[in-house]
Amino acid sequence: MNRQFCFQAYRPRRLEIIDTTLREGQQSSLLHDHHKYFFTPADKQEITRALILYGVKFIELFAPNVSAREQADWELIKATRNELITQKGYTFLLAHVRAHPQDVEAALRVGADGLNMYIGTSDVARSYSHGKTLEEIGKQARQLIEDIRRNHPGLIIRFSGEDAFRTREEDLFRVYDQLQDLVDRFGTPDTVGVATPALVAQRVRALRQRYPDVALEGHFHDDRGFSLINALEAVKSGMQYIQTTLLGIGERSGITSMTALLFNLYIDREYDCLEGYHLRGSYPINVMMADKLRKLVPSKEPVSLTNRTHAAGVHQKAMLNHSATYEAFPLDQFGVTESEILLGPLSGWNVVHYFLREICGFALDEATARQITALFKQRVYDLQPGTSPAAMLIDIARNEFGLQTVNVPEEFRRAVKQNLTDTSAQAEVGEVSHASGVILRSRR
Ligand code: HCA
Ligand code: CU
Repeated sequence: MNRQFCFQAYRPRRLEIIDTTLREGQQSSLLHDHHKYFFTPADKQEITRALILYGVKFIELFAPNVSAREQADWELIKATRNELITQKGYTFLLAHVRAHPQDVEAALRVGADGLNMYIGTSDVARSYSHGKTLEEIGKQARQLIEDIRRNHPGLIIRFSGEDAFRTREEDLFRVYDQLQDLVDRFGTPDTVGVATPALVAQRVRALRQRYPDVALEGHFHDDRGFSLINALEAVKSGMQYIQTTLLGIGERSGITSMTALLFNLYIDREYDCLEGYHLRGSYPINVMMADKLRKLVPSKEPVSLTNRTHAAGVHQKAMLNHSATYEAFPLDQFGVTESEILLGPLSGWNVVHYFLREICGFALDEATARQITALFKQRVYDLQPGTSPAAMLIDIARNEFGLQTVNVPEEFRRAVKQNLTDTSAQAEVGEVSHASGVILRSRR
């Protein structure tokens, strides 16, 4: 595949997500919490596949020279990407590189489609990280990028002043002025999460005005809980590329969650930003990610089951009369609905694992979930009329694998209701009834 042809032939959409779950996301301490540290090669292939099927066209990976393992995984991820080209078109794999020839050469060797290049430009970064002046940064980066361009004119190149929001605007301009004719995008990472929506809007406007021919990319950390609102503001101010991760995982408290951003753009009727994204796949992709972190989709993630779960008695009663009473947004469009979570021949083992463990309360491990999934997939084609896939799965788990549910006291079992019906439809009163769409969640 000729990458130069590819990028030139591609017309970027109004909003391009650059997913960095496999780079920034791997820097999340959540992976350390259960001694996982890195995604396995199989995890990476699954995440890549899910992102591409969701409609993401740009995926950021570590520079291959960070470790032998990362280098080997480039090949696997490229293979997964290549398998999906006929179905979904080309997806660009970008290497996150320091402005340093070693990183660049390693990225070129593995066939990266582009370089997400960065170097610190704030006073602190310059004093304590690399010690270069702004003049040196600009001059050296220019030289490096000119060299790259000579041999790789079609390579996608982004340049970021790391810690851009603690970099004075005129300092950023001093560096970016020297590079504007050479790069495809300028990044503006909010490395330590100091940006506010007002500051973001002002910065994006200033950069757009000064560099009308260079696209802008954002990367917002969540130290103040602003990573979502900052990304939203950036998009509305005309930023075209936003870096996100699944569930917003990343260094410290992470960055913008992909589905949270798209969900908010939908609510704010920014429909032109949503072209090509499979929004109904939002909840399933979050479940897949949560499962890899051995946790539930976090309650602060807007596209979560928690957002359709009602505990207060007064709320539950009103919800059963009409779901709009305590749910303002169409979460069903984002896949928080029985039909998306559950369960058919295409379900992956993560969804099966999640359903059996978190929704039904069975005690089971990953290996068992994989075995059950294989059996379920064989049998689901022969499902008898009147039996739901969920019932079949529960039957396999209970009767063939002998799985036990965790014993939950009745008063707690009855305490929480999840609403997994379309927001437009009226829910029926029911106990554990997958057909009615009202299920009780077992607390564990
Ligand atoms: C890092 C820092 C970074 C880089 C972002 C970028 C940040 O972990 O190397 O290259 O745009 O937040 O500044 O993630
Ligand atoms: Cu970051």
